[in-house]
Amino acid sequence: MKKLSIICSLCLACSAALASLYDPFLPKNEYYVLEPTLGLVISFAGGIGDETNAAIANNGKVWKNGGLSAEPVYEFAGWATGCASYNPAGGISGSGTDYGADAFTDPSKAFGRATGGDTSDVVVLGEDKDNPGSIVMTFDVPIRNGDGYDFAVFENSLNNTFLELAFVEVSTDGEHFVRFPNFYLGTSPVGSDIDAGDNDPTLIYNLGSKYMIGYGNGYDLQELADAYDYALAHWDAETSTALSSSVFSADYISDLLENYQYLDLESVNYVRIVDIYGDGSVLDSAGNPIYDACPTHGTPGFDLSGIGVINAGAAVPEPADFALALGIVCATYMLVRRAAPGRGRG
Ligand SMILES: [Ca+2]
Ligand SMILES: [Ca+2]
Repeated sequence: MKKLSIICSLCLACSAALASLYDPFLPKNEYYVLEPTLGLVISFAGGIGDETNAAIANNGKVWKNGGLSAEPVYEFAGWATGCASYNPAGGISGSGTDYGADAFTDPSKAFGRATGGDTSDVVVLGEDKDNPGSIVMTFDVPIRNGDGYDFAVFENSLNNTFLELAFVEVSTDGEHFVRFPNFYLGTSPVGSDIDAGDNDPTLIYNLGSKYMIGYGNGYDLQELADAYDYALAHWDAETSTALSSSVFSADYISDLLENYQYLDLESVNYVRIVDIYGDGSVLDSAGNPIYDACPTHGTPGFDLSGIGVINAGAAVPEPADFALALGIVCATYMLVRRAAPGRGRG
């Protein structure tokens, strides 16, 4: 998503003439403000306490009318139960906490229901400009594309603005990952953790997570199907370039087209979280720089507290279970054959 300020700097007075400059890619489940003449989203949902927020509490309740809903709106079918790989970047020391570094490099901290308030109940990704920290989480049952949000990612921010951001990606085969379309509309560095490093959640979309501890950022697999269709419609395959009306960068489109073919939206088995080094060198899906607190210390980078599954697919039978089931079927078949009239040896 190109930034409004860039367009305005070209010629604000001519905005009417730029009416169809971009085809917007709009959030499916989240509040946004669209600048209609340019086709650019200029604001997304706010943080907890803001009525526009779309956060999901770790008990499935959502914020409305100044507080949490009386009953859960979402029912978590399960939570991450395993870790396929964990590649922490540097700098994890635990300094400034009551714990040592080892307390923050245990992936099992992100298994099960996300914490509601224990900021140490996380696995930390660390911070490295050239080799970003990442983790791949697994589940007892696949995630599928049902109505609305299909899963939610939880971080441990203490407030609405100290946001350590990461890309969220999914995979069926564990090899090819598809990144959710993401947008960062801020244009200035936000500083380090020493000087607050505050961010504005209304300028952030689909990066994990823009909500504070206890609240998850929802992800809808349908957005990947929509992004794929959008990418095909805004891509010149002969020149491998994005059309001028595209809010996606050529890099994002080419990566999406390459990996989407391996994704089964009804059977997502892996979620990968990739930390963002927030000095502006890492780019969003529009090709714009992303800023978050940088550098950070002690527990640098994204801190994963959990991934909750909202729409679960069918469980894949374990080989042992499958063999047992096959044995039962065979035994039943043999009994039926024996009992069938006219089949005896006479
Ligand atoms: Ca969905
Ligand atoms: Ca951190």
